[in-house]
Amino acid sequence: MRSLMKIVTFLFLVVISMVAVSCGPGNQASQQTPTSPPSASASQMSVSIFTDQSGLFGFSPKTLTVPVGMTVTWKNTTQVAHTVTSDDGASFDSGIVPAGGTFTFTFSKAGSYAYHCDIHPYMKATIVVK
Ligand SMILES: [Cu+2]
Repeated sequence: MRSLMKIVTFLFLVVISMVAVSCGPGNQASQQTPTSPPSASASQMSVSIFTDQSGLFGFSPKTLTVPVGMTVTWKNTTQVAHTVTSDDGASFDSGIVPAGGTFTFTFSKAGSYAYHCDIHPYMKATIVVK
């Protein structure tokens, strides 16, 4: 009886180890399968219009460098309206962007585009297109 128990125990351990071996790589493979993160070559980048700690509004990042052809989306995360207006008065002008609204512009020419908010002239930032 004792030897039978030993054999049963041995077989049990063999089965367990086989299951562990056969399952191991499978589990690892599924864990390592990347849930493909958004690639850096995305065709869209964004600037957030935010309220800082002292209650002032601003663009973040203040300077954004993008490749030619990039589409930039401004997201107004504040509680009031703003504009995204190029300093040259010609390149782009969002008009009023309401609280929670967005403005999108595609930069097809290289250059440095300084812009501001018409409502809050202290809000200044730059898009550099290379
Ligand atoms: Cu503003």
